[in-house]
Amino acid sequence: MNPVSARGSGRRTTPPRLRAALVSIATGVVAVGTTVALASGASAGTTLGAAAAETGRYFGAAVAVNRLSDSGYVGILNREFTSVTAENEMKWDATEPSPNQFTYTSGDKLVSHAEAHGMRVRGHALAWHQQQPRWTAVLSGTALRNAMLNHVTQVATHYRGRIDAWNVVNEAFADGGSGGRRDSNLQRTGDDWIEAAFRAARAADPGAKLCYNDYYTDGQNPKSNGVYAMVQDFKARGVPIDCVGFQSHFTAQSPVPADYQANLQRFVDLGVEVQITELDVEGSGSSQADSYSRVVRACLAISRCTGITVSGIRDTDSWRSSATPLLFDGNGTKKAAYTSTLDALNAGGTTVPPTPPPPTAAPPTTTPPPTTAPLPTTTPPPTTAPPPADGHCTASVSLSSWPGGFVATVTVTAGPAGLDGWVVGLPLPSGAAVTNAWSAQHAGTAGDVSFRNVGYNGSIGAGVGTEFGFQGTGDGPTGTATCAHA
Ligand code: G2I
Repeated sequence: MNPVSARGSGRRTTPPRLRAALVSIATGVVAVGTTVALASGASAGTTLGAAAAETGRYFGAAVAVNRLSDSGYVGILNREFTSVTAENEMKWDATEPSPNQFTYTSGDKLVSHAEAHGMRVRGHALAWHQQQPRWTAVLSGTALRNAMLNHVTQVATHYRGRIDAWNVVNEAFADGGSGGRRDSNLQRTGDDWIEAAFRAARAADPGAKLCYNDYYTDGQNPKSNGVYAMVQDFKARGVPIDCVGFQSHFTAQSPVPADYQANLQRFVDLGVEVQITELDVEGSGSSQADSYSRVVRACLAISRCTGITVSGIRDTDSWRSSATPLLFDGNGTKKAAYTSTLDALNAGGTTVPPTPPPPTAAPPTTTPPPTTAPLPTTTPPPTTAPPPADGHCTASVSLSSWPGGFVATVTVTAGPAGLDGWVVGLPLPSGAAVTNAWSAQHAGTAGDVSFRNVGYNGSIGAGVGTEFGFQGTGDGPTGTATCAHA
């Protein structure tokens, strides 16, 4: 599936089985949920995927790849769902069991299955404090940061062009009332680990939507307020984030909050899409069915709530199977919750607007004004060699490299006078080249590479730092970075 079609343009075609349903409705033989209130112009889908597609949305499931050999399981998957999320197969422990040794067999199986059946793929998850490989336990500081960035870069590069949306960072906020970050080995590498992960993911797969994903963020509470503030900050500073995933694991103690829709809406108002990413509801019968219905109706009321994923297929497939939290029972029979979900999807709602492709580098760099007159032939070519360090600023580099490539993250810190424009020189070894930079404009080759501030990050107060980064081929920089006032 190419990334453009995977994004969902909002355009809809009517699949054959849906046309059949339309005909039966037109003739008054309504085979689907008699309580369906069809929105004007809408039509009934007979599967979750078809019903969601009527408003331009997907309906997905978390899939365990080892169950793809179970015909009952795969039959429901292929019939009902239009998106898949790997339950465990794309996590760090699964994909990089030894440092810089990557295993994609299981994840690839899922992606191939999805592509063969026209389903989207949600990647889960590039950076998370859980399910890390054992070898990360001995790492900290720069070594762990670099290992994480290399992981993000490698995995996102492997799946480049085949992922609709990545959960780039999962569950990074604390559960208590602090609204702050969760303590973890990744958090201890510095508060900027999340934005560094997003930048590396964007550089590796510019076509994928990049999402932050978490639980207990489904209503307005200190935790969701913390995530909200982060997204607001990322948007203001041009950190590449496209979406927020709301896991939506509901239990008797933690039911669908009254302000569920309002909470989704406030995130959308920040300029990101939202998705329901791991929906399950403990319980049975009509109360479970009502909760599913409420979740679906809330999403459909928001045009930029673009899809819903349930956290498995049959109750017996669930990670918490004793809660019987899913839409099909252990025999694969549709539950009341299935019917209420289908009915809510068929009741219609807002249509998902077309999504423009994200920028290929983030944030967008300032475009030079168009030249109206040809340059005089006597104008010397612009020099790209960076000026020598002048004491107005310093630059420090953190490097994540692997055979044949690297990602460098550079922090520019202003001296006591502050700065109004900067240029960093960072020589590369011969044979190395910059392929992509974010939050800076790069020029020159190998020994003469320079990076200049873009529009928003030129002015820095005394002692304050700003970060940019770049990806390259060959060996990464080994020398000292110079920084000067531009
Ligand atoms: O509700 C749990 C979910 C919370 N949000 C993030 C999700 O990624 C997470 O999913 C669950 C998986 O569904 C489980 O399948 O994450 C668990 C681990 O945190 C997964 O459980 C693990 C077991 O802990 C391992 O012992 C087992 O080897 O599943 C592995 C594969 O079956």
